Amino acid sequence: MTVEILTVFPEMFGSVLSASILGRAREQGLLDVRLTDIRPFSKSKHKNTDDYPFGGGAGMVMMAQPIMDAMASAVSRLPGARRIYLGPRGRKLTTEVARELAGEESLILLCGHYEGVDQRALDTCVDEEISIGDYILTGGELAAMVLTDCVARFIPGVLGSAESAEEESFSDGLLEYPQYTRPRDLDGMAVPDVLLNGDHAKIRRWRRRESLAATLRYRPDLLESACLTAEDRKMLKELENECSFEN
Ligand code: 4GY
Repeated sequence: MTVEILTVFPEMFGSVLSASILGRAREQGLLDVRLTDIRPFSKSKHKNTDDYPFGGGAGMVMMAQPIMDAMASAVSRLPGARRIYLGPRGRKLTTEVARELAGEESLILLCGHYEGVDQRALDTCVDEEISIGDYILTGGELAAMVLTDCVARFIPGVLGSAESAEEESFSDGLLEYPQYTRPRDLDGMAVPDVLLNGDHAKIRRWRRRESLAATLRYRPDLLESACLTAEDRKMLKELENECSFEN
């Protein structure tokens, strides 16, 4: 998959895209991230990319012209790419949205800054706005990194096939079970016995139960849309009963 990011701060992306799993995905050619600086596209004398808002008010607005030209340039390299603006008005980024975007051949991500972007650029150069959450960042760059990271996990080969994004937690709509590694005893805190006995059917049941228990406790809202078997529902009933004894 190719992701082209339009930004006035391309230097923000280096370490995030080079480290760990994203770095490996890029080395393996599974993910191609291109950073395009919007500034050189400005036709103003000092290569400005922002200007005062019509109607007055604090802060600056990103000018339409440099963005529209940077976008046209990106589209010429990636015809048919899905063009996304990162902003709080958008559809919320979820596992489903990430999976959907991972099915695209290419994405163009537009990062806003300052007080926002001239609405005419948004109206003409993006297909949709996506939000990573209900808060305002200083710019869309961090949101573009979050989106790229979370979409990359759904590209086949980016995670091992065993630990693929489809395998875990949020993909069946439940929270993850607790994980442990060495040592078996950490200052008197033991790893649950069931994980040490090598009974894999039993381990699977225990983990499923822990996933259900964590979800019931921390995010009961997720149970409404989770993918649950008859056995899951039985375990949930038991957990609900146990929990009503505790309270
Ligand atoms: N939240 N989700 C977000 C954001 C910063 C509009 C310019 C968000 O995706 N992007 O806060 N982006 C933008 C917001 C003005 C800065």
